[in-house]
Amino acid sequence: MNAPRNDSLFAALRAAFPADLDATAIETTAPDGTPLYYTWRDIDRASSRIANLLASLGLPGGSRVAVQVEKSVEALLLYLATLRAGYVFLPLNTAYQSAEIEYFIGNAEPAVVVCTPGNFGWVSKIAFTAGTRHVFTLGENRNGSLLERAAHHADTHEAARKGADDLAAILYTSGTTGRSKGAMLTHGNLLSNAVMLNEYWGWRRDDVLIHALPIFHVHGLFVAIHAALLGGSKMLWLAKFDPRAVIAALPRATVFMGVPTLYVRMLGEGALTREAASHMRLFISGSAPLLIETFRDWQERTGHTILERYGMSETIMLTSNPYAADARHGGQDERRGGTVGFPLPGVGLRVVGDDGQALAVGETGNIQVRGANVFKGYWRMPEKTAEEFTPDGWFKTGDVGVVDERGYVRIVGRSKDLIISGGYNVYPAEVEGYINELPGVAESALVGVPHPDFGEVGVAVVIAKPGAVLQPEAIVAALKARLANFKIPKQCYVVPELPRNTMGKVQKNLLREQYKGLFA
Ligand code: MLC
Ligand code: AMP
Repeated sequence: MNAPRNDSLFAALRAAFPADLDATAIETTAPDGTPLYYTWRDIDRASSRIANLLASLGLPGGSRVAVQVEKSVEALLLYLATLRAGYVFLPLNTAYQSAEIEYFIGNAEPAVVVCTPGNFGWVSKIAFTAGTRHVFTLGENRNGSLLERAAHHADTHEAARKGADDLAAILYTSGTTGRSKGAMLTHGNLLSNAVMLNEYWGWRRDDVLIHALPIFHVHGLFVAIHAALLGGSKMLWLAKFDPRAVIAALPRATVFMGVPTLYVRMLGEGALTREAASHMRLFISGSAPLLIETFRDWQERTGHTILERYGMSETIMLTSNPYAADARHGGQDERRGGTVGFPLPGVGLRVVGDDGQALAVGETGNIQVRGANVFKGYWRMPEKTAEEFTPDGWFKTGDVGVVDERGYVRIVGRSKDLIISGGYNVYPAEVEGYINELPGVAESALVGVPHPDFGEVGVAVVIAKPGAVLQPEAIVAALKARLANFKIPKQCYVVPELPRNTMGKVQKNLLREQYKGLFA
């Protein structure tokens, strides 16, 4: 009898390691500036040790491993080890504060939590209260209890077998309204998307990826890391984005992935020249709209045309401009600025009107998608999941777009109330909820306005209760104590009233219009 099919993402990544396990897989620098080199063998051994540690804990199948640590190669090894041992990885933004962490841990009920040594006091308190049995620490200097404990375990580990439908990761995202929802991604979702992108973007074994993104979101964690590992190619690993460090690394690299803010910041550096970028094969942008000016300035300065793609936590990658001639679209190979390219192979994409009817080419409407990449649903929220799918199985992205006569998709807006700031999502409903709880506040509205660096930022407009006197600075200070820094409004105004339509609904479009020139 044949062995059952193994769809483990880790097994596929491991199988792509080059034959020479002593070749360098990752180059990075320690916080003190010391260069560090990791071979493929190092990755194999170290991820085995952590996987064996996790396996020794006797966790039930499907256990979540929640991780809020600074970016380091060891944090990547923890991700790989979690997959390897067959558990579910749950990454958390390092900017999240205690109220946010309390919600995620309470909702996901992880069996294991890994945090920074500095946060152990408050994170472990939240975790133990929520019933988590194991809390480990992992610091930026390869320190902390996770690695100390893992060092006692064997450096070989046979990856857990997984089916395509088994959960691999949960990414929290807020979607349209209310509290964050955990998007459940399976081994099949992640692996099928990674394999397809690898081919579509012409990945080569001698590629060298500059990895400068955070590793708690789809972009840095899945798209970038899976591409490099599946390609058996080297990564130049930067713990934090620094435009000068990326430009300095370009002559030794071939591929770079970034959100638009990273491209804007690199364009601000005189060292970014055609010569500096001459060794590069591919620049990829996504997670937020790339302004056409940035696209053109980049072309002019470096001679490279940025490839823009579009995706989301629930679906990983959905569309991409072509890397090479796309036979499905008459051999077109042009990367068109202001578009996110074609639906990727295996991804179904349609544009529908508010009545759910499919629209013709050139007509603007709601983007819906389907494919092996589309997530399994929201963690413990079957009703929410059902709401976000059509009866015939298409996922409602909440993005508004149009497909042109050549097949290119253009995102023109969002039906979901969402601000994308420097590639991070800010949900106005969440921030407004915190503002409305402050003493003296009657109500508030948070709107996104254009910003030269972050693309878009939040501006809060607040109404005081009768008789109350509010200071904008005090509102911002109170929010800083409770929310991740990127969610803090960059400006706050206290005004007598909010504009409303005849139904009484706040007209955010008027507020956006009013404040659009604030950071111009
Ligand atoms: C930092 N700050 C931000 C911010 N990032 N404000 C608004 N939006 C942001 N994104 C603020 C902080 O609050 C702080 O303010 C000040 O900037 C300095 O903080 P920092 O941490 O030192 O900032 P910096 O390192 O410069 O970070 C900027 C950045 C980072 C652009 C490098 O935001 C980043 O890495 N963004 C990438 C996000 C990403 O990976 N997205 C992928 C999502 S996946 P103060 O006032 O406290 O000093 C996805 C799906 C898909 O969307 O399609 O890919
Ligand atoms: P997230 O929930 O963090 O995964 O964010 C996904 C959202 O980012 C999508 O629904 C889009 O609104 C947006 N997005 C991703 N890539 C692009 C892009 N290239 N252009 C415009 N918006 C994008």
